[in-house]
Amino acid sequence: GTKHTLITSTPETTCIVYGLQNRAVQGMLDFDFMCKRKKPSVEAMIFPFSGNHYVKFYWGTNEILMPVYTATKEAVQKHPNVSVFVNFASFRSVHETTMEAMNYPNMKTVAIIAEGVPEQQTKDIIRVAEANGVGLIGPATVGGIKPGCLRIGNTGGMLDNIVMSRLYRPGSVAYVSKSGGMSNELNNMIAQQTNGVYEGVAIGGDRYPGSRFLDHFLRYQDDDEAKMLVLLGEVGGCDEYDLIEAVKKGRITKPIVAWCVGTCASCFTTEVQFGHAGAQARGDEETAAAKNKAMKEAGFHVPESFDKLPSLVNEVYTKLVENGDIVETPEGETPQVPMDYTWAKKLGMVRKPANFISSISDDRGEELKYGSLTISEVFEQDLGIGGVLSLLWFRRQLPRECTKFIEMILQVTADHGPAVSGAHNTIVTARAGKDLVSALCSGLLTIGPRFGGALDDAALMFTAAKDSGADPTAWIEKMKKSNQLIMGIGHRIKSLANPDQRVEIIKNYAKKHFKETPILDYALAVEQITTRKRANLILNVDGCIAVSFVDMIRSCGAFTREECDDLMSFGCLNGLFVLGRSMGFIGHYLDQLRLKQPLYRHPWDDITYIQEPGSGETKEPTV
Ligand code: Q5B
Repeated sequence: GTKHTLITSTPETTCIVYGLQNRAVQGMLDFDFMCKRKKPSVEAMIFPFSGNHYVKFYWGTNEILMPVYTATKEAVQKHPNVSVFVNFASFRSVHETTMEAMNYPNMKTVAIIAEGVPEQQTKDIIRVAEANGVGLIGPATVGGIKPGCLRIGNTGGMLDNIVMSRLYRPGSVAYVSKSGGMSNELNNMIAQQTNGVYEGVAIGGDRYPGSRFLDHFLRYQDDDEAKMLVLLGEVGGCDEYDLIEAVKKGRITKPIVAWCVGTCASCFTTEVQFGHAGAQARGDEETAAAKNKAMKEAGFHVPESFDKLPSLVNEVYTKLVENGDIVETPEGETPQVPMDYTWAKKLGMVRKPANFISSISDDRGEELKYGSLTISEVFEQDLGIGGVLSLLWFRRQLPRECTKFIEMILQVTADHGPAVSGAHNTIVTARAGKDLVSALCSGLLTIGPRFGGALDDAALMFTAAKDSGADPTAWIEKMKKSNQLIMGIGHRIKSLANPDQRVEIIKNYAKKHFKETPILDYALAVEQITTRKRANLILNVDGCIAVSFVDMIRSCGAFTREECDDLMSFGCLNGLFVLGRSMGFIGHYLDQLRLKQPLYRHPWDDITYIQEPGSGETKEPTV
């Protein structure tokens, strides 16, 4: 069969990537774009767990959509031209997924990235691959790269490395490396010493790699564009000897520069297992030194040591140029690939004004922060809800008497029974079958100047009156003349005869704990006068909280006068009622569900149906 599409790959070769490897796929697409491929080398991805969907990728500066399928079968059917399967499945599922991929006749090459694939499974895969004429790369590899055509996964590293190693256009040197990491070294070294890489494959460091040195060198031998071959092997395994045989038989005639790493193994008294599963000599002929010696004897160009490899590569390459086997062409322009913004920003290469600024919390670091305190510190210091609120609303830590006061406000405003406007709406909404958030919002949207939303205006009015030095009686008269209700005064059910204990609690705390309470005192003086007119024109819960809060922020030393004025104008006092009463509204919502209350319909007999004069007869409703 047609083996190893990677080698025969053209700028039209395409693949399917198994696994949601977005970064690797973007890297492949960037490589393609740099190589001036007409279309991306990845046609689709497979990920079994999240349903068929699309993922966005960049093609140059444009965005494209890549289909993601849950089933390999569907992906292959919908993309019949794909011939390479890049398998990022874990070692647990790689056998099953590779076996399936190899069943589809179009799939000519499978690259297996996973490490730790059991040897029995690899052998099984190799058996089927040979039977089906499929070329394997891996397991335990980054893959391979063919400049101008195809890059498998992360081979070649980051984009700047691809540019530095000139992997966007073909050179004349074809290599095979065991190690994926070392293949990057080779890319770099070959770019510096020659006209560049023609193709490179990392076959992986397992004891039973899916393809071996010989498989690839035979292909390179038969490919006219590969002028010179490089092998980077390692201690362990005998595959180099097969290659030696092929050279001895004259099947491979192109110059090979070769080195097996791991010669230092002889310095140890026992056999050493290097990083790769197969990197251990089982017998003398598997040592790096023995293999280097044998290759040298067979006519390979083998340096004295690894550090002499670059100069030897250069020497062999120069001879090929001198002999006219390689004709060097002028270097074209280095292609530009749009830089990934996040990456460029990390390197400090770009800046852009942010659309948002935020100063109260930060979740980017190791630990969530409220203001400058980590969440751990918030608990270590036992800041409580009042402390957290002051960090998030006021961006500072307030003294304990202030945070305690904030907590008291939240407690006294938490609920005032089911009859108040907001709770009523929450209940009606809950009974209409709406969800918690909708029912809560319905209640919250009821908060306004007459119900629960009088705090900020009360604070502004009383503070302005007191600051202006106005006499309470004169001020009340002035408000009346201008038809203005005094915010924070009056209550539907609470009165002198039926005092509001919430107001008593707040008032007493403020008097006891704040340095001074001039605004509260002024409001109480106003109450003295308004209650003379009507007993329910008391300083209500909104009003009492509002004036006491102004006294608190003005006297605690944590705010400037300007900041105090801002807080009132920003609506933070109504915010306290909103926050507190949310507890009650949620309670009412849950209560209605618990009580399994049906849809509420207001009774007709509780509505007076009136007819505007001249608009016709009133009709009695039919029941
Ligand atoms: N008069 C609260 O009114 C209410 C006057 C006033 C001068 C005033 C009314 C009002 C200002 C807004 C305010 C917060 C609508 C209330 C809250 C939370 C709650 C609620 C709960 C909870 C009640 C009768 C006569 C009229 C008016 C005069 C009334 N208010 N004069 N300044 N502020 N207050 N809201 O009882 O001469 O007869 O025409 O708007 O502070 O919402 O529990 O329910 O926790 O959930 O309906 O506590 O006071 O009286 O409007 O018929 O007025 O008094 O001009 O005079 P009423 P009205 P006249 S706490």
